[in-house]
Amino acid sequence: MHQVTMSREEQIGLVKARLQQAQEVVVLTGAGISAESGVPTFRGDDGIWQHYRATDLATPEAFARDPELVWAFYNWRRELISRVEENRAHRALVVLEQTVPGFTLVTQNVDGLHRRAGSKNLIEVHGNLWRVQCTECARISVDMSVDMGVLPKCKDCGGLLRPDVVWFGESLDGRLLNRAEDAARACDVMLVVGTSGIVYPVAFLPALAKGKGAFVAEINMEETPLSPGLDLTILGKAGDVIPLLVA
Ligand code: BJW
Ligand code: ZN
Repeated sequence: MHQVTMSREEQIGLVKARLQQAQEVVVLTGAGISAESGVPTFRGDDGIWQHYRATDLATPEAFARDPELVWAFYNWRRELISRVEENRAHRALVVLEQTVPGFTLVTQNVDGLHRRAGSKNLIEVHGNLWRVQCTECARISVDMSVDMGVLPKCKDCGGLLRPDVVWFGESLDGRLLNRAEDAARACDVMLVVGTSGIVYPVAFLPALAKGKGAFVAEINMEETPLSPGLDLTILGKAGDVIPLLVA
């Protein structure tokens, strides 16, 4: 595919046509899709929280060393995300789910905005910020509190709670990852939206789809390490581009 020779209109027309013919569609999203809602990305310049990089706080080591700091970070994000709304890109994916025969949305985001928008067949591979897990008894529960306090404790056993998200070096839920991989292998079209494509094992999914013959298009503000291996990269904001693909 010589995408450099294609205009943006041609790119959009091509992806639209592929989507219209598709039986199975997978959309893989990352932090970029929530950026227009006002949620900072991980690796952008706005990704700094109180002089800490988000990626330095999303580790079991950071939580073991300073759980108060990590909880302050997650409380800040809870507060922020509770105030924002899903955007045009989240909403367009809900429409896409309703118009194609088979649809799976795999998101790395923990903000819950896809579910709030109304997406149904959703796999949150890195967990969800609104769930907590006890570090002692392992019980998982939903807690929508905007502020969890300094060091929140389990109601059952008094153990320290942690956010039910996947940090670096931790395994993803095997069943969720399997579902995502099966969907990637089975799809005719994959859209890769707003992810830097550097965090594994999720970053393998586009190649998995491509290896099985799927048409894989990326929507991002910039090229990523994934771009050379894909059929097409549409440069632009998710909120501008995705609605055009489903119109
Ligand atoms: C827009 C936009 C707009 C902006 N419109 N676009 C194999 C190879 C190499 C390394 C590894 C490997 N296997 C495992 C590893 C280690 C590690 C890893 O991948 N490291 C790499 C960084 C090298 N992976 C893991 O540890 C994973 N676990 C694992 O594999 O377990 C088995 C194992 C363990 C130990 C050793 C070996 C194997 C777990 C990864 C968990 C990631 N967790 C986080 C935090 C979640 C909780 C939370 O949110 O608080 O997940 S880190 C962070 O990165 C978060 C994200 O989901 C994830 C991906 O980030 P994302 O979404 O791509 O965001 P950004 O900011 O990076 O990019 C935004 C993009 O949007 C940019 O491209 C912008 O241009 C674009 N954009 N505005 C469109 N409007
Ligand atoms: Zn407990």
